[in-house]
Amino acid sequence: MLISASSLLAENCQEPIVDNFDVRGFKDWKLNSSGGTITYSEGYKNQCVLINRSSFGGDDFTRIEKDLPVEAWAGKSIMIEAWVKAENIKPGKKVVYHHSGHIDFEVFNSNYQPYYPPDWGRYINTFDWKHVVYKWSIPKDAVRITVRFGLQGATGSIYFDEIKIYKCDN
Ligand SMILES: [Ca+2]
Repeated sequence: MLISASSLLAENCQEPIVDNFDVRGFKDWKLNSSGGTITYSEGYKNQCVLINRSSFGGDDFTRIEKDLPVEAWAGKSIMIEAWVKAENIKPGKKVVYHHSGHIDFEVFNSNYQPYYPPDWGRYINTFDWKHVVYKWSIPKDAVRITVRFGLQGATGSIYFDEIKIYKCDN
Protein backbone atom coordinates (compact mmCIF):
# COMPACT_ATOMS: atom_id res chain seq x y z
CA MET A 1 0.00 0.00 0.00
CA LEU A 2 1.08 3.54 -0.63
CA ILE A 3 1.36 5.25 2.74
CA SER A 4 2.18 8.78 3.80
CA ALA A 5 5.63 9.74 4.99
CA SER A 6 4.12 11.16 8.16
CA SER A 7 3.15 7.66 9.29
CA LEU A 8 6.71 6.36 9.01
CA LEU A 9 7.53 6.96 12.65
CA ALA A 10 4.52 4.92 13.75
CA GLU A 11 5.73 1.85 11.89
CA ASN A 12 7.49 -0.92 13.73
CA CYS A 13 10.54 -0.96 11.49
CA GLN A 14 14.28 -1.32 11.87
CA GLU A 15 16.94 1.10 10.71
CA PRO A 16 16.80 1.03 6.91
CA ILE A 17 19.25 -0.04 4.27
CA VAL A 18 20.07 3.34 2.72
CA ASP A 19 21.41 4.13 -0.73
CA ASN A 20 21.75 7.71 -1.87
CA PHE A 21 24.15 6.81 -4.76
CA ASP A 22 26.57 9.50 -3.54
CA VAL A 23 29.30 7.42 -1.89
CA ARG A 24 28.89 3.72 -2.62
CA GLY A 25 27.32 4.20 -6.05
CA PHE A 26 26.13 0.98 -7.63
CA LYS A 27 28.50 -1.21 -5.64
CA ASP A 28 25.75 -2.82 -3.54
CA TRP A 29 23.41 -3.44 -6.49
CA LYS A 30 23.04 -6.03 -9.21
CA LEU A 31 22.70 -4.30 -12.60
CA ASN A 32 20.22 -6.46 -14.50
CA SER A 33 19.61 -5.32 -18.05
CA SER A 34 18.55 -6.57 -21.45
CA GLY A 35 19.63 -3.42 -23.28
CA GLY A 36 19.29 0.11 -22.01
CA THR A 37 21.74 2.05 -19.85
CA ILE A 38 22.34 2.54 -16.12
CA THR A 39 24.32 5.67 -15.24
CA TYR A 40 24.59 8.47 -12.69
CA SER A 41 22.81 11.78 -13.00
CA GLU A 42 21.99 14.87 -10.98
CA GLY A 43 19.83 13.59 -8.15
CA TYR A 44 17.28 14.83 -5.70
CA LYS A 45 20.32 15.21 -3.45
CA ASN A 46 23.71 15.09 -5.14
CA GLN A 47 23.91 12.19 -7.58
CA CYS A 48 21.31 9.54 -8.34
CA VAL A 49 20.89 6.52 -10.57
CA LEU A 50 19.45 7.10 -14.06
CA ILE A 51 17.95 4.21 -16.01
CA ASN A 52 17.19 4.74 -19.69
CA ARG A 53 15.78 2.68 -22.53
CA SER A 54 15.36 3.91 -26.10
CA SER A 55 13.76 0.70 -27.37
CA PHE A 56 12.34 -2.55 -26.10
CA GLY A 57 10.93 -5.84 -27.24
CA GLY A 58 8.21 -7.43 -25.14
CA ASP A 59 9.27 -7.58 -21.50
CA ASP A 60 12.81 -6.22 -21.97
CA PHE A 61 13.97 -4.52 -18.79
CA THR A 62 16.76 -2.39 -17.36
CA ARG A 63 16.98 -2.14 -13.58
CA ILE A 64 18.97 -2.23 -10.40
CA GLU A 65 18.19 -5.07 -8.00
CA LYS A 66 19.07 -6.10 -4.49
CA ASP A 67 18.59 -9.58 -3.02
CA LEU A 68 17.52 -9.59 0.63
CA PRO A 69 18.56 -12.42 2.99
CA VAL A 70 15.60 -14.79 3.10
CA GLU A 71 16.04 -15.98 6.71
CA ALA A 72 15.77 -12.42 8.00
CA TRP A 73 12.99 -11.14 5.73
CA ALA A 74 10.52 -13.99 5.03
CA GLY A 75 7.23 -13.35 6.85
CA LYS A 76 8.17 -9.74 7.59
CA SER A 77 6.99 -6.57 5.91
CA ILE A 78 9.14 -4.46 3.65
CA MET A 79 8.81 -0.70 3.45
CA ILE A 80 10.49 1.10 0.56
CA GLU A 81 10.97 4.84 0.57
CA ALA A 82 12.50 6.67 -2.41
CA TRP A 83 12.57 9.77 -4.56
CA VAL A 84 11.56 9.18 -8.18
CA LYS A 85 11.63 11.32 -11.33
CA ALA A 86 10.45 10.30 -14.82
CA GLU A 87 11.00 11.59 -18.33
CA ASN A 88 8.88 10.52 -21.27
CA ILE A 89 8.19 6.96 -20.14
CA LYS A 90 6.04 5.23 -22.72
CA PRO A 91 4.68 1.79 -21.78
CA GLY A 92 4.70 -0.92 -24.38
CA LYS A 93 1.60 -3.04 -23.98
CA LYS A 94 -0.04 -3.21 -20.59
CA VAL A 95 1.03 -1.26 -17.55
CA VAL A 96 -0.43 -4.01 -15.36
CA TYR A 97 2.28 -6.33 -16.69
CA HIS A 98 5.09 -4.15 -15.44
CA HIS A 99 5.35 -2.25 -18.71
CA SER A 100 6.41 1.02 -17.10
CA GLY A 101 8.95 2.42 -14.72
CA HIS A 102 8.64 0.42 -11.52
CA ILE A 103 9.50 -0.12 -7.88
CA ASP A 104 8.58 -3.59 -6.75
CA PHE A 105 9.88 -6.88 -5.44
CA GLU A 106 9.96 -10.38 -6.85
CA VAL A 107 9.55 -13.23 -4.39
CA PHE A 108 9.79 -16.89 -5.23
CA ASN A 109 8.07 -19.34 -2.88
CA SER A 110 9.00 -22.94 -2.14
CA ASN A 111 7.30 -24.04 -5.39
CA TYR A 112 9.28 -21.39 -7.27
CA GLN A 113 6.12 -19.52 -8.11
CA PRO A 114 6.87 -15.79 -8.50
CA TYR A 115 4.95 -13.32 -6.38
CA TYR A 116 4.76 -9.56 -6.91
CA PRO A 117 3.06 -6.92 -4.78
CA PRO A 118 -0.31 -6.09 -6.37
CA ASP A 119 0.16 -2.35 -5.99
CA TRP A 120 3.79 -2.02 -7.06
CA GLY A 121 4.99 1.45 -8.04
CA ARG A 122 4.11 2.17 -11.68
CA TYR A 123 5.57 5.23 -13.36
CA ILE A 124 4.77 6.59 -16.83
CA ASN A 125 4.97 9.91 -18.67
CA THR A 126 6.99 12.81 -17.19
CA PHE A 127 7.08 14.14 -13.63
CA ASP A 128 9.52 15.95 -11.36
CA TRP A 129 11.04 14.45 -8.20
CA LYS A 130 8.41 12.94 -5.93
CA HIS A 131 8.64 11.05 -2.67
CA VAL A 132 7.07 7.59 -2.58
CA VAL A 133 6.62 5.05 0.21
CA TYR A 134 5.30 1.52 -0.13
CA LYS A 135 4.76 -1.19 2.45
CA TRP A 136 4.24 -4.81 1.50
CA SER A 137 4.10 -8.19 3.24
CA ILE A 138 6.64 -10.82 2.25
CA PRO A 139 5.27 -14.39 2.15
CA LYS A 140 6.51 -16.71 4.91
CA ASP A 141 7.56 -19.38 2.41
CA ALA A 142 9.78 -17.07 0.36
CA VAL A 143 12.98 -18.68 -0.90
CA ARG A 144 14.25 -15.63 -2.80
CA ILE A 145 13.47 -11.95 -2.27
CA THR A 146 14.64 -9.30 -4.74
CA VAL A 147 13.76 -5.60 -4.69
CA ARG A 148 13.82 -3.95 -8.08
CA PHE A 149 13.94 -0.40 -9.44
CA GLY A 150 13.83 0.20 -13.19
CA LEU A 151 12.06 0.12 -16.52
CA GLN A 152 10.37 -2.87 -18.10
CA GLY A 153 8.63 -3.09 -21.47
CA ALA A 154 8.86 0.67 -21.87
CA THR A 155 11.07 3.45 -23.22
CA GLY A 156 12.15 6.63 -21.46
CA SER A 157 14.16 7.61 -18.42
CA ILE A 158 13.61 7.01 -14.72
CA TYR A 159 15.68 8.41 -11.87
CA PHE A 160 15.89 7.01 -8.32
CA ASP A 161 17.54 8.62 -5.31
CA GLU A 162 17.56 8.41 -1.51
CA ILE A 163 16.36 4.81 -1.44
CA LYS A 164 15.57 3.40 2.02
CA ILE A 165 14.56 -0.23 2.55
CA TYR A 166 13.06 -1.01 5.96
CA LYS A 167 12.35 -4.39 7.51
CA CYS A 168 9.18 -4.18 9.63
CA ASP A 169 7.48 -6.56 12.05
CA ASN A 170 3.97 -5.77 10.88
CA1 LIG B 1 21.82 11.20 -3.98
